[in-house]
Amino acid sequence: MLPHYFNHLFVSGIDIYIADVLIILASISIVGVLTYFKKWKWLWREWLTTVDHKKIGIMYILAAFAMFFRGGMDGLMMRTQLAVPNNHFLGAQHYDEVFTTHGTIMILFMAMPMLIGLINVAMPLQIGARDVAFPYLNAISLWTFFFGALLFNLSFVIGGSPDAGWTSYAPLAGPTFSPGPGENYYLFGLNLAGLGTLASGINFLVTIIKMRAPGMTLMRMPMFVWSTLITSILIIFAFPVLTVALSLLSFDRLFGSHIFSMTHGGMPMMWVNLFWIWGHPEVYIVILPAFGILSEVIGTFSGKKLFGYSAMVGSLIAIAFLSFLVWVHHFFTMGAGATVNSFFGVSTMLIAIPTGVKIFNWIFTMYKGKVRFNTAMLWSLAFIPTFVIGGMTGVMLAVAPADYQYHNSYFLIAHFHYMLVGGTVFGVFSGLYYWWPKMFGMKLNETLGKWHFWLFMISFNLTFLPMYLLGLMGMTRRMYTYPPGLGWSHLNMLETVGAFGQGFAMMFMMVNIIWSIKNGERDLTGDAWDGRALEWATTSPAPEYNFAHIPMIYGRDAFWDRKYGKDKAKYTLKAKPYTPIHMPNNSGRPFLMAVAFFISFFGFVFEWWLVAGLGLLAVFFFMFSRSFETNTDHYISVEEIEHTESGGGRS
Ligand SMILES: [Cu+2]
Repeated sequence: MLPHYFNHLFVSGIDIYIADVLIILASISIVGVLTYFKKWKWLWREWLTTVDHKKIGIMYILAAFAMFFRGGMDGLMMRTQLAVPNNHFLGAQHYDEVFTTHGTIMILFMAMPMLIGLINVAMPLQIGARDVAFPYLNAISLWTFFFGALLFNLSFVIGGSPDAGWTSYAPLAGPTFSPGPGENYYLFGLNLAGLGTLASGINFLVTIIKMRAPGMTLMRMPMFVWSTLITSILIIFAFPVLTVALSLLSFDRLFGSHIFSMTHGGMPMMWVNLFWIWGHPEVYIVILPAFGILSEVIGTFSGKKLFGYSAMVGSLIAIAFLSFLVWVHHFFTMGAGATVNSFFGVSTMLIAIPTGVKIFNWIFTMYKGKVRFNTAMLWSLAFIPTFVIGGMTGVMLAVAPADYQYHNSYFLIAHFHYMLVGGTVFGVFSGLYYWWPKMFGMKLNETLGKWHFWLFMISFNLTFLPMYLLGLMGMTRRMYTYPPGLGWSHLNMLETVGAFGQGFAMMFMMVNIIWSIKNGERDLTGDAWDGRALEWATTSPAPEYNFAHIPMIYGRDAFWDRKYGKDKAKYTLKAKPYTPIHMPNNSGRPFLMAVAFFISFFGFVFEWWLVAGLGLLAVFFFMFSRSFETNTDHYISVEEIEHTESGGGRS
């Protein structure tokens, strides 16, 4: 019961104090703005309680941008520390904390919510649905993710950050070697956010299986929907492993069990195995949706249907299947022996085949197309070579004997940044520029967008290409400083310049967003890019109910088909009268339930059992009260639909 972490509850240090002041100032200004413009009610009614997939998607993306900023600052601090030899900008302990939070935040609280946000925005529209299958659960997903991320980030100012790496290997992350609340924050923050992700996976799977518009067979679905379907399956099989692993390590830390300890029959390598049984599918969870985005963007801006559609679907399935059979390639040095290592080496190399199929299909989609080189397309185009560089060096890492040399060197760091920045982040930017008009009703500025693209793309290569060389020269990951005279200094300086270049490039995107809110070209047709899939068949932004009539589908690329296809006539049947539309009600309960989770898990982090218990009780109360809720849905009247459809409902 005694709060034994109490004496170091508030983290000290000059940079933390500066951050404290900034956080307080930012909070005061947000509260001030909301109060001054009387927006509290609007915030609660329109956003915090919404079950609308489009708004939920936008909130995911907003939160992911905030996390991008946090994780980016961590990255810049690391690069500042490593810019010159024998630097003491950060101490060893502080550096450990920074690389831990950088990795954890970028993967779990930036890349995933960014993609889940884009899926929420686009996928239900692309299948002609009114919402996801379980809109209420969707809100629970958002808020458990949000408060999980908040809990993790709280460690920065209260109690201290985790410092055992984003992989949190036992026994380092166990109670003996990582006392203090930092690792608890990692375990409980990730577990809370993971609940939301698992629910999202189930939600998207059911949505795609059950909610497609009539006529949309599986093989008529847009490729982004296919990638979401496969990603959902990956989430459903991978995330329970993470939940179990995190919970078991929590038992070790909080209740003195010995599951991953060195003594009393514990087995630290069990953590490493469980972590990567989740962790490798996880990297496909953040790359497959980006593949989907590429397929949409390249098809649209080449003015052609996707080349090799069935092969694309097949390769998605093959990648997903193989992704569960490769996890040992993260620790060939475990000592499992040649047979085991060969199996995992070969299975890893096999993934290059379906991935190569996709690369060729994107290139052949562009072949003989009328390619439009706008910002969204440039990000997709840049994705291809960077992803190939990352992928090929990944195959090098899959050669087990050679991996004994590359293992945990900067060669690995370079490899996964080429995958996760050159792949995921480039794909996300492509998707953001592409779907921006659908989300907000206006395009982003092309000139600013191209500055953002070129600066970021060049700086990205400047940052991570030298890391391959440094890795081969012997620089290992997670070292906080290095002596002069090793020949590492110039390349490290180059990387630091590149990192700040990426930060500078991001300012162009921020300026672009602000500029476009006021001056951006409005998308009045709903079809900003002469698009191919159904999200462009409704207004921008789409009304609450997405489609006044559920569309009928007669082929692949349903909207293109309706505009230009030989079956065009089928789509223009006599206008049917509107009928009332059945929609779910907003609810504050998902938000409040996540707050209760947050309080409870905060209690667990500090081992304040009373807080933990009361918080959990509140969670159960909200779950229970939902079971007795009868007022869960409503109908939108025909008059209101007519009003909205005639343009009265929007400007
Ligand atoms: Cu892997």
